[in-house]
Amino acid sequence: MMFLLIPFTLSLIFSSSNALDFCVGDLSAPQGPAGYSCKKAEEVTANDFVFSGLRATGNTSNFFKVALTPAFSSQFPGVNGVGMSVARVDYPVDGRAPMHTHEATEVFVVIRGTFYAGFISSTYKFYSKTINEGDIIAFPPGLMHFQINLSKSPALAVSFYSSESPGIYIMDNAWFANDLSTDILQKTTFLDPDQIKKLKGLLDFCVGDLNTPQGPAGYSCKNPEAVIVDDFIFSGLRVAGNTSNLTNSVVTPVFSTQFPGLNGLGISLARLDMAIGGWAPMHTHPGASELFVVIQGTIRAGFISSTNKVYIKTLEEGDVMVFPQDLMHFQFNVGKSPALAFASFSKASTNIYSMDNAWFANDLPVDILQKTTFLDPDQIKKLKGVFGDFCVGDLGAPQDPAGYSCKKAEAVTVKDFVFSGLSVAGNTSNVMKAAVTPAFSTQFPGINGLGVSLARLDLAVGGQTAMHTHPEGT
Ligand SMILES: *[C@@H]1O[C@H](CO)[C@@H](O)[C@H](O)[C@H]1NC(C)=O
Ligand SMILES: *[C@@H]1O[C@H](CO)[C@@H](O)[C@H](O)[C@H]1NC(C)=O
Ligand SMILES: *[C@@H]1O[C@H](CO)[C@@H](O)[C@H](O)[C@H]1NC(C)=O
Ligand SMILES: *[C@@H]1O[C@H](CO)[C@@H](O)[C@H](O)[C@H]1NC(C)=O
Ligand SMILES: CC(=O)N[C@H]1CO[C@H](CO)[C@@H](O)[C@@H]1O
Repeated sequence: MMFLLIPFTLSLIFSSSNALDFCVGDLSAPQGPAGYSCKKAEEVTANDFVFSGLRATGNTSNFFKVALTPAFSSQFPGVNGVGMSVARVDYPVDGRAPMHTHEATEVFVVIRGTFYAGFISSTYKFYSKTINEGDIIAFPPGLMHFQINLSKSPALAVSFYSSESPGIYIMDNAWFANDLSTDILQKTTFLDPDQIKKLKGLLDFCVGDLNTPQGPAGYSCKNPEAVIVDDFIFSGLRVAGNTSNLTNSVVTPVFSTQFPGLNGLGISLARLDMAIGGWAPMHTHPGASELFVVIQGTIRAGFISSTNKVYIKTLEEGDVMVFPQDLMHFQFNVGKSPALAFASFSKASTNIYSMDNAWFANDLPVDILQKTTFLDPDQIKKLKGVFGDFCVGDLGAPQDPAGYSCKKAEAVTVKDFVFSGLSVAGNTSNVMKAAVTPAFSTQFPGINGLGVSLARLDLAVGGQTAMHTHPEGT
């Protein structure tokens, strides 16, 4: 047996030292304990050895207030087989990496801020230290360790690991973020059942506390002790919405703001009522996919893929359609009776991002819209009038065929919508014995972009206006 193995092993060593300078991971192959299979050498380029994913600050909106952005072999196949990797770790004020381990040694380098960091040895000795910018602390493999941000500002660290895929094994998650029963946990950890239930509660759900500001990750959690069953129930969809509006349809959303029990759960809902002939105009839900179920009526629905392919279909009661994340979609009631549908979104809180509102219901200047949408200025002005709040003209800016640019919304006051210049009679001491006092957008910037204007005409006895036209104005 030995006899056979030795030459075989030797040949392996030689062939690998000749051929394998590197083994860029082939992410399409499954990851084994030794990493990914190697990508074909002739397909490997310099880009495989470069990873730019650590440039951006990680998203620290989570329970622990920490963001680990890994450049492990799954993200950065160039480190496959190299036996080391790196991660960026961002901590907001009050952020912390809770007690955790890795199957690797970690060398933690403070880039910005001050941390209190430590680990617990396998002889249960506690090693800890306050560390500052440029300081380095090493956490031996498999030992529980933590870092707490002590700075008054967000902190940043870079961690190097002695493995290309070191894993992150967080104690709280291992114990509390699953269905391991309280009595087994109690027996195996000696923690009190109340403590276990509290921490299971914290990590199982996070009923939104609507008194706190909503962050990117949702609301802060309501104290789990104050959570009651009604926090998980919402009755606001019993009644149909009022469809008396432009689209003869109405969306009643059930996002975490309406239903705080959804907070942090990554799902939400809406009721869509459509009168006969109603429609939901072109829109997206940023960051969320949608599942759309027809409860009543016949709805024609579709979406447009990012390769501009249209997928459209008439749905009957009980039919379900999925609108993949961020793709523009629309629905029409094509039946002879009101229609009802429920939609579910893959986020606890999303928006209804309507194209018309995005383009026309704000002060995006007409000339920019024209350049960026190729729509005619008249079309833009008309739709700004329909959807728009307004576009009060900025008289400091040059007037173009589509009107003035919009004044900044913050600078708009009610005075912009009021014009008193027509209360005085014009001076008719002229050859025509007539005076026209205009209230065009130059005099009255509030009508800018609305496609309408006004004038006062004073005619003295015997006065007249000469033959004239109003170019492009009725
Ligand atoms: C940050 O993470 C939260 C929770 O996963 C998510 O809802 C939010 O959109 C993220 N924010 C950004 C800027 O990616
Ligand atoms: C529906 O909305 C319209 C327009 O806002 C309003 O006039 C009408 O009273 C509302 N109907 C009901 C039943 O609330
Ligand atoms: C009118 O229709 C739009 C588009 O469907 C909808 O988002 C909005 O909530 C409706 N408005 C009212 C007041 O019902
Ligand atoms: C009206 O216009 C005439 C001619 O320009 C001028 O002489 C006169 O002072 C003006 N009257 C008033 C009240 O402004
Ligand atoms: C300024 C500030 O709030 N710093 C915090 C950084 O994190 C530690 C630990 O969570 C807090 O105690 C500090 O108050």
